[in-house]
Amino acid sequence: MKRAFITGITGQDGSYLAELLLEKGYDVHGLVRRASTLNRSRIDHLHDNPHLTLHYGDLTDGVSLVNLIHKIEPHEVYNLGAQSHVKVSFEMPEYTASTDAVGTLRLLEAIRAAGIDCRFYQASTSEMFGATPPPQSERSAFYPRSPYGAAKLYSHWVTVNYREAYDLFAVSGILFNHESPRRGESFVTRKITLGVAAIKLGVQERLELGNLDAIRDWGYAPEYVEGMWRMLQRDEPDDYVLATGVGTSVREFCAAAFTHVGLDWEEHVSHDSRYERPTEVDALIGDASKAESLLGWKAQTMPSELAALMVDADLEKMARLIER
Ligand code: NAP
Ligand code: F7E
Repeated sequence: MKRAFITGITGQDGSYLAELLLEKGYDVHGLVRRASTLNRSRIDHLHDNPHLTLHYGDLTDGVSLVNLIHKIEPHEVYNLGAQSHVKVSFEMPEYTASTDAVGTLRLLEAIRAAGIDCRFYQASTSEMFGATPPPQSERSAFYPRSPYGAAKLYSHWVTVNYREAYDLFAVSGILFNHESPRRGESFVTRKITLGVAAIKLGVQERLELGNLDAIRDWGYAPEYVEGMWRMLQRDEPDDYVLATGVGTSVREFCAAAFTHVGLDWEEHVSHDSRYERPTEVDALIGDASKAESLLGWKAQTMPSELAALMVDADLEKMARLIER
């Protein structure tokens, strides 16, 4: 039985990846952070699965990583753990670098020290392209515009370096934005769909947003974790972009979400500069043709469908809460 180790298993992607790997018959081990209240709501439904084991640890704590890799001896490691919020990275740049950059190095060193034959996936991001104009592919120049983007760029290059220096099967998946009903509530898509649900149900009047002009390439998270797994099943390690290829502005996503429930977004949305960033990434639109030809991977859910499915999920969840 194959063993996989996932950092960030309590996050959006980690929860979908854990489901996928359990379905495929893996023994799944996940890293969880100690918190004063339980932070496992996205994986609660997997609690009784005998093939899932959770371990306390942290990407900022190298000893915990060394001990866990030594103990688990995983065949596949998925490094999804990160301080993943771009705006927060301007407020906590050092912590972001420790987790998102040095954390990757700590994990790679733990694998090297254990001397095991193991495949490594690094959760890289379109934020590494930053100011480089679209479409962005594996061949595009990197120009990060935040401490988050810069930290992730370090991890991308150190992953490439460990592949070349130590012959490690290490891949960097450069994923464009991907969302779902499990998306963190402070990312813009989820903030919008939660806002739409609350306004529709009469428990909120207005939604405050920052820059409406930014363009993103929003796909559906469960499809993207399948792409991560496929990258580790190839004969040779390489780097791949995953994206829909469709650019949508925050304004357009907002309009689609409000229209889905018969509301006019302009009557409910106001601007708040607190949600703007010191430096913005204006437009990210990915070219995933390499993933399509080599992995057979293609995004199925387009941004307008995504807005509708996220609004429906939030409406249902919120209506249940109100009923109680
Ligand atoms: P997410 O929902 O924010 O989840 C992040 C995960 O990392 C959580 O499980 C979190 O634990 C964990 N974590 C945070 N700090 C940690 C630390 N110091 N040590 C160990 N674990 C830590 O993120 P996501 O959307 O699933 O994204 C997964 C990965 O892909 C991240 O690395 C992200 O940067 C990257 N990425 C995401 C996207 C996207 O659009 N979603 C696109 C490209 C790349 P807690 O639950 O305890 O907070
Ligand atoms: O912002 C604008 C904001 O925070 C998207 C992470 O998963 O994807 C994500 O990073 C855009 C930006 O995601 C609000 O200025 C307007 O232009 O949802 P976001 P992100 O910054 O693209 C990448 C690929 C990752 O790797 C990251 O981990 O929306 N925006 N108004 C707003 N953004 C937020 N959060 N809140 C607003 O009120």
